[in-house]
Amino acid sequence: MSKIAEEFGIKQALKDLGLNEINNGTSTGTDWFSNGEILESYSPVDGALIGKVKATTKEDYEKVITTAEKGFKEWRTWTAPQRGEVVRQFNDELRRLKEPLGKLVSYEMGKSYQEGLGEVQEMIDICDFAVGLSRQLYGLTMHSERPGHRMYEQYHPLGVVGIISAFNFPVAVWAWNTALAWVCGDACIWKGSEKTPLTSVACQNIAERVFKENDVPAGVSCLISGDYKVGQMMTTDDRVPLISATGSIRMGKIVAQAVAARLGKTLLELGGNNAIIVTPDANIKNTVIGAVFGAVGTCGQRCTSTRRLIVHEDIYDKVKDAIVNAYKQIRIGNPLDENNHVGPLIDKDAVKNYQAALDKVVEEGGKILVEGGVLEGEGYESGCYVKPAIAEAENHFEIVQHETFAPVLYIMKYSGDVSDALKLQNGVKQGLSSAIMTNNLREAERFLSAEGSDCGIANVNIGTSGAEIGGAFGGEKETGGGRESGSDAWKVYMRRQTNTINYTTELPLAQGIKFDL
Ligand code: UN1
Repeated sequence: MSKIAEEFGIKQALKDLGLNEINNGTSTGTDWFSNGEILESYSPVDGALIGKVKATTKEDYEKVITTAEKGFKEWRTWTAPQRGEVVRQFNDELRRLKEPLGKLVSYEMGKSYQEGLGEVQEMIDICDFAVGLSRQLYGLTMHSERPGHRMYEQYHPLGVVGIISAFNFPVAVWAWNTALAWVCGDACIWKGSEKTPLTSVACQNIAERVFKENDVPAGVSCLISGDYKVGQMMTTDDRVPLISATGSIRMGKIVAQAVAARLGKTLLELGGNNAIIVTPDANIKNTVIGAVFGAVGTCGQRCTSTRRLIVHEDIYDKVKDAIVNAYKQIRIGNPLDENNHVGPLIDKDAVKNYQAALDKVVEEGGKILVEGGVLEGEGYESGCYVKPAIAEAENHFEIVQHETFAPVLYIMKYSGDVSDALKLQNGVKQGLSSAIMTNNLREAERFLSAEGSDCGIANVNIGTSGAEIGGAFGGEKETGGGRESGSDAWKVYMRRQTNTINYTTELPLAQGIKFDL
């Protein structure tokens, strides 16, 4: 255990979460283990080894998928409220373990402890939502065009759902998917990020315990570990009807093609290039809070992070100065220490991408307003701590068009009205989140109209990140089109069936067709 791990109670957190020196990804309700190579998890906080996880081999995967398929066949016969009751108990455990899990998320991934707790809170919230949902998996009834016929639709469990999640939300994204998929009657196989393998095992351990107590069939929750090759086992497997994948656009394109080749379903939640439009009617104080949290929170590693600030020329200098000043207050350091706002990037590759983005924006003619740089010295030994930076840039710059997963904010000017700002905001390939800061009703409504923001999320007077679980989460264009979490996102985890019942003694045909024999 490193000094920081000792001081901030990581040892106890690992113990509370049932983690050992070497851990295994498996299926709930079984006692066999994975046999692949050993993955080591190093903390970006201090560079120390936290623990080890055994990767999944092809043979292990075969066992997992057959157990999951078998488990699904029994699980789908449970009533939805019975499944909801299991999710309710799972949620009790999340509430009990919120602190250790939030702490591990913070230490393994590098986000602030506050945000680690916030992430576990998102798990708790989606489970609450799912429990209620277990009594609301509604289909419609419709009037038949034929006399003496009844028509309705119902939703049935889909099968085994494959979940691929990213390092930046190592636990919440799994819960957004599983909580819904479980009440819908599906079995889930999860491939978490190889950068955060221990948080995955911690979650699986919780499911294991609760499922066992409730005699949930084996394989309803499975964890597979390893790199993209392990993900490929699922994406190419027609025993997995739905793949829900969160991560980069590059990854999403590969997954989408593999799944489409076998006509499977995908739910894709990929990169964003999120902007805040700041109009002359904006509240500047709130704009600064929203933009700074959006740009530097989670060290710029949310898919909803604010990447671009599009400011009206009349207030440009005022907003620019206010934001630049606010950056001076940001404290960077150990994310477990609640005095710090910003922790490290996930690893040294991320640091390189961050540096390359800053070089590139200058090369393309941008102007650095807040200097970046990698921090060195005491407390920064992992080499992953960077200074959040701001550059004045043009929307068409190649680097601005690209999502860099780091705290680099591009600020640009617009003149004219809100439609000019919208051209810039929509002028990127991604379409996840967007925001406008204005007290002008006309501007706000135009931003929200069909000609307004083209993103899956469009906010007024709040920033681009920090979506609540109650709404459907996801975006358009290269963000992939999927929707997770709230609203009616549950429907993707089920198969819809239209039923027509004839209760007459005749057989009238639809569309008035006569076919007399
Ligand atoms: C992500 O970055 O993958 O809206 C998810 C937010 C969080 C989830 C982000 N609730 O910022």
